[in-house]
Amino acid sequence: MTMKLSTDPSAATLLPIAKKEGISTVWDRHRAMQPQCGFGQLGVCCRICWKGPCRIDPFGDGPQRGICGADADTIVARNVIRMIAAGAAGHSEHGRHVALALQGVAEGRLPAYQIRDEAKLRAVAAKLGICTEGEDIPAIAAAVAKATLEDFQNQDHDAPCNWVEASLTKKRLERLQALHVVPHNIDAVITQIMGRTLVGCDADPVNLILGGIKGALADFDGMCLATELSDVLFGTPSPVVTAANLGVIKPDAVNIAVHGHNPLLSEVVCEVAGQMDEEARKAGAKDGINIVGICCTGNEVMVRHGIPLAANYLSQELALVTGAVDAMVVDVQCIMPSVSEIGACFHTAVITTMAENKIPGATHVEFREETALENARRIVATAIEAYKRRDPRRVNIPDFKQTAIVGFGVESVVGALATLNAEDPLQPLIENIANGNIRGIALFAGCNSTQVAQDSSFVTMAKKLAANNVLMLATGCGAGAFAKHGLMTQEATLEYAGDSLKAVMTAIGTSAGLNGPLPLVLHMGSCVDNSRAVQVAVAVADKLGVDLDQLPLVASAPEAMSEKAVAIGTWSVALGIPTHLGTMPQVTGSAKVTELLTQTAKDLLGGYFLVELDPNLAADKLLEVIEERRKGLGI
Ligand code: MSK
Repeated sequence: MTMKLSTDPSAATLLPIAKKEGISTVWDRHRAMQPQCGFGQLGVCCRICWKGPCRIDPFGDGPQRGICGADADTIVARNVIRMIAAGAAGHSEHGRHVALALQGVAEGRLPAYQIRDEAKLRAVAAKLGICTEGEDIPAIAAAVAKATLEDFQNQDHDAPCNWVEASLTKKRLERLQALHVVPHNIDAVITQIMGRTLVGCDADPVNLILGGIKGALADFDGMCLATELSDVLFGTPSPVVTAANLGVIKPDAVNIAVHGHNPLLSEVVCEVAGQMDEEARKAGAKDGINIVGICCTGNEVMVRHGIPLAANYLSQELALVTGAVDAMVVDVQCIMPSVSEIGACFHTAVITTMAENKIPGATHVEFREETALENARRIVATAIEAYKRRDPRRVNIPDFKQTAIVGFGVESVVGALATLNAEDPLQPLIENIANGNIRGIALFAGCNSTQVAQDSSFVTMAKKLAANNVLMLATGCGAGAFAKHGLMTQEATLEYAGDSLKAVMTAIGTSAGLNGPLPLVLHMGSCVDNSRAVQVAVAVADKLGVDLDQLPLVASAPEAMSEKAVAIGTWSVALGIPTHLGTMPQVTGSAKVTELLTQTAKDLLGGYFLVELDPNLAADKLLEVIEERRKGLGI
């Protein structure tokens, strides 16, 4: 039986073209990789030292211990927490980058940047307990940057990271402190995970997993600070109408795809592109410069500026197969190394920009905040030059794009609710949850994976949850999937939402001036912006005087793939949220670790992992969890 590769209609158009051109895509490589290593899938392969690699026989006939004596439980636990460390490193490095930029702006060193949202800066300062009375904006920015950078420098093990402390309910913080899993310093916690998983170190699976949970909470810290400080520098998202899927690429424009995660570069590229539009027209592009987004850099500029999203993770290569992308500008994370080879099949300049993220065959334009404008001009000029080499006979832009209403940060959600109750904006949401009009809230996050037909699990689950009156939020490539499939529209709400959810969404949307309901799924931003959903949940929990593990709130990563998804899923569990995975986590070679993550976690933390590969059954299970939580609250 051939598995359907993608439910994105653009893929059906472009995959045959890729085949004809002899271009190998992620799905070809997935097929060539079959059968994949069963030991790796179970997590029982250990490559931590050169006596190995060792692998445990899952059937019990062969070796049950590695050469050093580590058993399956130790090996699986070590492997999974190293994944968490890598995920936390990615997000927190992104956050550090933004924090250092804020410090540079405060000190007047970075002319390419400014503080675009002063109100948010003040709100962030207040959240961190920084007194701002009588202080000017640069001084407040400097104090916020300093407090943030302390989360990478603090050496007092008993003092929690500032952002974690400011971002959780009091009860949650105490519960996590009792387990000794609250991070004091992001870098130190990541280093400890690497150190404790060396050959001959921590062998206790429970202790290892607790260390992993601490690492995941360091990841949460990095995400909170990355989101909030990006809002300060680039503006807080508010609802904007845009479009998604490869049809946003324009045949008569210089198309620049911004791809990766960090908005520091893409923001400046967008600004400079506006200034260089005339140059593109002179080069023959009658529609000037068209910026489109891919993955989370795409989500960042989409929710802030309405830049259309061309692709989520699995279709990044297909953007190049259109033959109409003149430059793909990449920063960090989720960039397939294959893009430089595919770009070379066309005229496309694939441009790497970060010193620690290069790809063989790509053009490297080193990006630094100090020289951001100059770097961005060079990147845009490279795209215009590439456009002149474009072969119009090889252009195949699929005629698919969907409208998407995006940009639902916490402020805009609260703002929309405030149009119903200005005194107490959360009250309408709480009332509708309490009376059952909204049964619960689901946060969809995470990637695409070749283990699942692209976007299919997201869409199937969302339609079922919507019909059962669950309010849905989304980030990352999940948000990209919903945008591409038209689920971020008012029409989708009218078509798929259950009656009571539809009535609530219509009341809020109409009152907020949208002339109709809110979109079916609310786009909150990129991967790091999962922290926005937690902020909403914490505000609701605080208002009700309960903890997060009592709310009818669930999370789902139906097509999870990245180590960052492992980190996010783990902090979601640590925060008390039942968290669904729709791809098989590489831990099932250890019954003990599997039990810890799916059952013991429930007693310790209130949250737990729920694995279900069938999206229909997964939606049913999440609905059951929501009802169980409602019962617990007596509603
Ligand atoms: S980009 S981590 S594939 S969501 Fe954030 Fe998408 Fe997953 Fe990358």
